Amino acid sequence: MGEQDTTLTELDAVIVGAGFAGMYMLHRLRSQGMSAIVLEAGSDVGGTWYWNRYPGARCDVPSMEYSYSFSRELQQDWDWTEVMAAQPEILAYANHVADRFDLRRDIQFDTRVSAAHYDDNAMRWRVTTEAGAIFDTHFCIMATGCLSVPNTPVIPGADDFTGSIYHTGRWPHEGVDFSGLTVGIIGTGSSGIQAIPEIAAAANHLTVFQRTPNYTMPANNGPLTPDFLARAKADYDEIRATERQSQAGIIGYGFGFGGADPEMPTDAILDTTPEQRRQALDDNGFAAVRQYVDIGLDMEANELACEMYREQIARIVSDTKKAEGLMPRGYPIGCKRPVIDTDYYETFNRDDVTLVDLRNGGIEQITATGIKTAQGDFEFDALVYATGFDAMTGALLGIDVVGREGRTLKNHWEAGPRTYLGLQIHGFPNLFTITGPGSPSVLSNMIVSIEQHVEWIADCVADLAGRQALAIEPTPEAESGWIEHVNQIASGTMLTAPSCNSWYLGANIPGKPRIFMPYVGGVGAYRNKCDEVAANDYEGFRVYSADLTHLQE
Ligand code: FAD
Ligand code: N01
Repeated sequence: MGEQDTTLTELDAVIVGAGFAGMYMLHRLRSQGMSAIVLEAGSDVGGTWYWNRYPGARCDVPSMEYSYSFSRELQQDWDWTEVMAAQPEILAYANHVADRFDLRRDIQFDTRVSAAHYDDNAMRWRVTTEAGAIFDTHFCIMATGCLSVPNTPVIPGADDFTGSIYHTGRWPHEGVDFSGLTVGIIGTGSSGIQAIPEIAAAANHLTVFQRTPNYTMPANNGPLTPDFLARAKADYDEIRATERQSQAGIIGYGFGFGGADPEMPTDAILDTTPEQRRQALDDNGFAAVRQYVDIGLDMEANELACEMYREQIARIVSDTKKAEGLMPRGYPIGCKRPVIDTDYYETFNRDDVTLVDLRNGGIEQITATGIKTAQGDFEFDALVYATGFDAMTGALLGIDVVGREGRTLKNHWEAGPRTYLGLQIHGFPNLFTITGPGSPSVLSNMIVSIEQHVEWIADCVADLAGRQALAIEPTPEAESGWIEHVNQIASGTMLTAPSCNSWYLGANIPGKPRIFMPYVGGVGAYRNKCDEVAANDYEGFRVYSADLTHLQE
């Protein structure tokens, strides 16, 4: 660690993280006349889009929707070039927003927050950085991201590898030139599936180490036409209003470039014959698998869809051993985060791409020159970890958060994250978590969920000031009731099937409690609930005045 910086700064709000959440939070609080600072570990804005610069990185929600709605002028002025923009364009957008709203003057970069401690007497937070600077603040707002702490699995011998090592979530800014190199990649989640076709095209040879094959659908990405842009911009009010009341914050406006929104399926796969299913694959390829209403509701129906899916892989991948290796088995479609791709399966028709299906023998160790598995040794010059993140709780638990009367977040969340509405935690007054566990967050177009949380928090702190209240925190009963509800509505879905291992459940991190973390009830219903709680005098929260008497229970 460098020299200690022990300056003390007093503020109304400290916001941790300068991704889309922290940037908008700063803008909102400043426009309410509050003093606020954003502390960001990275050297610039953008969060996810600052760190994840791997080849192929792009969003999988239409960009017309995966963008801020809070400024009409911004959404009219910005022109996306593709249906789903690539990382450089999304990062350019984040930079544009930072410039346009003059955000950088209140963002301190290269600053990692190590601790946030609540002072019971002062009723204020002391936020400490790794360099030792202290920020004394009324409100502490965590905009630390659901997918911001990369997971690098512990594999014996990892330090022995003599070639270059990369993680998709911490990609070098200058890019990586893979030409002429042999490359190994571990992981076939969204990041791996985006990166594999691009790295295969650049490298001399690519070896893919796959522990669990995924269900991925063709992205059908493409350029946005001026006509489409003009039409979407004219319809923006309606698009945004519909998103806010939808299940996932996405309406798929004009998906497929034509302007027609996708139709909801009505046919049940359980009513179809094998011939009809084959015909559906002939007609629509992978998209056929999505056209049935019952695959999310019934395991038998789901398994029929999985069979269709596997048949489609066999149709695309010519080497039968590779095709078999790429076929997901033993867990349902809809359990893991949906993945979309460009030419993923086609990439395995290249002679210079090897698939190592780890179901036939796992990784034993990393060696100086490659990876040793139970099915043989593989050598390469560069190794890419596409192994995901310590999702939802990793960044929050990476900070030493100590609330009222010395209680630690680590203890409070020992058996899994506990929040009220994903917004606040009992025992941690005036600490807010944007897209925290227990909110729709990662099950939605995250910008819609970020905006909703930012606006709710901004209104809440303004409300507190209006009633001369100093602090707000949820009751233990409200927190328990909410967690019970979060678990109850997820149970029985594919997301929590016993055969499902996903990062939603913490299953990707050894030792992490197996708890379904996001709220599956939908962004519309969730927004209405949050609004109702606020309108109902912050039902489920305690609001404290200066002398710590409860203004309300
Ligand atoms: P982040 O963008 O993760 O920003 C959090 C910031 O907090 C980071 O910059 C981090 O450095 C900082 N931080 C964390 N801890 C500390 C600390 N202790 N001290 C200081 N700073 C700290 N979502 C979608 O809805 N649609 C998509 O298509 C989509 N695509 C994605 C693609 C990739 C490759 C990934 C990884 C995620 C994707 N997501 C997508 C999810 C994405 O994370 C969100 O959409 C959104 O960008 C999150 O914004 P955020 O500000 O909440 O968090
Ligand atoms: O991470 P992941 P990701 N040995 O956890 C494997 C968002 N995102 O970075 O499935 C061998 O999904 C692991 O195997 P298994 C999106 O929300 C969006 O790809 O655990 N393999 C898996 O295959 C996404 O869901 C986009 O058996 C190991 C892979 O690594 C989230 O970020 C793009 C292993 C990790 O997959 C995370 O995606 C990118 C080990 N020890 C990211 N440990 C969009 O397109 C892990 N794996 C919008």
